[in-house]
Amino acid sequence: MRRICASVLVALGISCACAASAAERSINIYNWSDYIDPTVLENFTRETGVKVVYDTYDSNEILETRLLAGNAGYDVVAPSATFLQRQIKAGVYQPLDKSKLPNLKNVWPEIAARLARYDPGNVYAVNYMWFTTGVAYNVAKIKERIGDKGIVGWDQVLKPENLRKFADCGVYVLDSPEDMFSIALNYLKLDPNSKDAGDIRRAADLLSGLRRYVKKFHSSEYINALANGDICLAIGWAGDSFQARNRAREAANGVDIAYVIPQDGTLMSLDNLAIPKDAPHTDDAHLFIDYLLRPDVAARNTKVTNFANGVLASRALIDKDISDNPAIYPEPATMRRLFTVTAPDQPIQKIVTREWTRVKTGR
Ligand code: N2P
Repeated sequence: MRRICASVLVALGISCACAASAAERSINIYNWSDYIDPTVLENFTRETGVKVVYDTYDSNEILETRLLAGNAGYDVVAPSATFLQRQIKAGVYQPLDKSKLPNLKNVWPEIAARLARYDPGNVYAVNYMWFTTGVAYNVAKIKERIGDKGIVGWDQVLKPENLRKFADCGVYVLDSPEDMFSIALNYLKLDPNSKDAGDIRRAADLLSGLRRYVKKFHSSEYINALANGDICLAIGWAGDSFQARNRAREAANGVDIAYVIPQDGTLMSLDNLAIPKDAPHTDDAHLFIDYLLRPDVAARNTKVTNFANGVLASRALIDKDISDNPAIYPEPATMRRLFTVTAPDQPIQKIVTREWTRVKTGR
């Protein structure tokens, strides 16, 4: 119908802009910040005629609050696997209509299999990006303080007397209890996926001891703070850390940022695309997800965000400095040192939330 109207108007020599509002298609995307190539959104609109209203967040907790409040109006969201798992149980999502996702053939089987542990049968979600949580740091400033070796293991960051050495040049830590508790548990030689209240308290005690040396708990501002030289170390996510490195390079400000997957292992996470049950534009939501699964589109997003994506066929299209970077696409030996976690049930989640507040505020 829209096309017919458009061609009649064109035949009459009338601009289409005036007719756009009646038939305009649009979708509402809610995704993590710094997580897409903006030209992908422009190209999607140009190729499909569907406008994208794009909004961002930087924590699963924010996304979850919006989703559980209902009627958020989002068509596609990007929960991490653990939150996805719990939200599926809460009835937040609709099953994907796979007949509308021909590009599903491009997904990375191994990543889809990992995701199936949270979404059995891959019914509700497809993987968007996957990554580690590690340490990003200013090479020169860390060298000044601890020598050439740089950061190699969690001990250098999670032991208060070690973190103290970097407090004067600025430390940020992710405001993400899932990341920080699992990493602290692993460091304490406890199960990183432990749902035991006593274990969580021990992890919180460890992290509380670091608070005085942490300038800020935040999950997105570290990109610019590192790139500008405002801070010298962050516990952060792989792609964001490389974005910080690239921003500093573009600014040619002399700041060199490194990212390390600590040798004693770390958390691997999956962020995924899903359609809320109450999505207003279900068909176009599928169209958008399918577009992101196109190998050339996935490659573009990885190129800009420096996060590994879930589309295997895109890997050959990605520059070697990213696709062969073992901190972005870890090698099998590193993969074996990565752990994953599952969602805590509600009573344990309450403890996690309370203990995380204690870590950040001391209360
Ligand atoms: C994007 C961060 C996504 C990784 N900037 C955390 N889910």
